[in-house]
Amino acid sequence: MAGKVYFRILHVAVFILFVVGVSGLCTQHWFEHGTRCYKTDNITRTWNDGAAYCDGLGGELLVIETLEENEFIHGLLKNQSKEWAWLGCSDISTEGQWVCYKDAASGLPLKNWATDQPNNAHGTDHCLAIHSKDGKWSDSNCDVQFVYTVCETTSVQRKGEVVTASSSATPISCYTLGSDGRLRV
Ligand SMILES: *[C@@H]1O[C@H](CO)[C@@H](O)[C@H](O)[C@H]1NC(C)=O
Ligand SMILES: *[C@@H]1O[C@H](CO)[C@@H](O)[C@H](O)[C@H]1NC(C)=O
Ligand SMILES: [Ca+2]
Ligand SMILES: [Ca+2]
Repeated sequence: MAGKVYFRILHVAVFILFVVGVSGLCTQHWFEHGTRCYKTDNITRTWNDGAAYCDGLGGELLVIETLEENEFIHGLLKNQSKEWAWLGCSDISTEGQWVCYKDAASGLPLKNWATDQPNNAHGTDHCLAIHSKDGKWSDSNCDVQFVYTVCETTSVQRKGEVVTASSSATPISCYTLGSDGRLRV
């Protein structure tokens, strides 16, 4: 009896380790932050080429939705000595109406413009970019050649893959915690 309970508790411990381990999973060479995975490389691209590159990796060009995410990316760019990176938003269809991958209907999920931006310089600044000096954003010409790419994907899909591969842990779901905090078997 005691041995059986011990065995089950061990199972639960293994399950907890399993959940903790899996919840932090991004494919190798992707940076993890929150529930997302981020990928950079050392090649500068136009905005369209960057978008196609990320699409090919099963992700999207980075869209920053919170100041907290902005600070993470700001740090990432600084660490990698990258001056500019594209964000997956543009106003190329209608001047002044910004559209992002994840939130096409309602404009920018966050606004973090640098001073005097957006200025639609020369009438051709239609793609969004973040600068590593202060983490602020500018509209930029979509075809400039000095901007780096950051791709983003959720880690949820990747979690699912691993859960399927290790399904032997699933019987644990019938264990609950009692009101006294003890495991109820
Ligand atoms: C990019 O360049 C930096 C500095 O030269 C290097 O440390 C890093 O490994 C490179 N990253 C990739 C993905 O090639
Ligand atoms: C940047 O480098 C610092 C110092 O090594 C590190 O603490 C931080 O986690 C790094 N940030 C990112 C986003 O990689
Ligand atoms: Ca514009
Ligand atoms: Ca501009």
